[in-house]
Amino acid sequence: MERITPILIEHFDAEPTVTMCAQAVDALEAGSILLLPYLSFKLLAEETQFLTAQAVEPKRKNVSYDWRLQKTKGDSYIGELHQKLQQLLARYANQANILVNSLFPHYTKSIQLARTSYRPVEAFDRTNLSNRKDDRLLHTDAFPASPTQGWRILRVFSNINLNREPRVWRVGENFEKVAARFLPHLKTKNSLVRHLLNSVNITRGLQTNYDAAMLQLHDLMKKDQAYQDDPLNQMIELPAETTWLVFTDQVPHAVISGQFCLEQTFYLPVQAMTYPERSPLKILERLMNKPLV
Ligand SMILES: O=C(O)CCC(=O)C(=O)O
Ligand SMILES: [Fe+2]
Repeated sequence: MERITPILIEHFDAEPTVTMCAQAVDALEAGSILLLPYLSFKLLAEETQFLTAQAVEPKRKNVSYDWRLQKTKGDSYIGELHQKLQQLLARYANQANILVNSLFPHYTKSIQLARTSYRPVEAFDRTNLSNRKDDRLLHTDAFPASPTQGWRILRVFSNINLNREPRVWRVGENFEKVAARFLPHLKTKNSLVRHLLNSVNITRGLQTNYDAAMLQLHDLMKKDQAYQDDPLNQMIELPAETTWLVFTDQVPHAVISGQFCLEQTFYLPVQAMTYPERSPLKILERLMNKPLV
């Protein structure tokens, strides 16, 4: 499997051919990063003022937009500028949604559009992060407060850096290898505790055995220096003014450097996949020989 698969689409509302869609879904679900080298998200002239690290509140790394509530959090603006930045994020959410629905027509019925984020801080410079929160370390995504209960995490990223600076990532080997490496270290979590966390709303929804396994994998990967230094990990450059899509719950990734990136998260049920057996859920269930949700 190639770590990067180029997809030659030039517009968010392009109408890809059936063949292109089939190739895209096959590569994506196999754990490849789909890179769209000709697809850039264009800022309006007045929006280039948001290309500054000061766009985000001090000590935060992301601005986040919730399309359901139509609310933006974490930015340092008020009044009209706050509204303008929100419009940018809303436009990105909309464009990313159009792209995903046209490239993956089989997902349309059940895919969910989630948070949108803007990342204006130079990733290389981030300081004061605990290991667990440091995305400069290789990991697969799992969110402590938001159990996915097996649903997939699909993310669309657009590098909106206008100084030609790429976003540099390190990517690891396929999910099955990582899972097999760390599986012997997974502990069973007390289900009483998990129900309690849910009932007092510390988690949004019940943390299933799948979520508990994915959270531990995330933490174990970040903590393991030998894994981080594995020569099979590859450095990749995601060029300025391009877009890429990846299942971040499946592909081990770390951000090394880069500034000014937009990101849109989607959740997808495993049954909606073209090849569900390639999902982390089905791989873990096979390796552990038991149902996890
Ligand atoms: O900011 C990035 O480039 C990637 C950070 C990350 O780990 C993620 O979005 O899942
Ligand atoms: Fe991540």
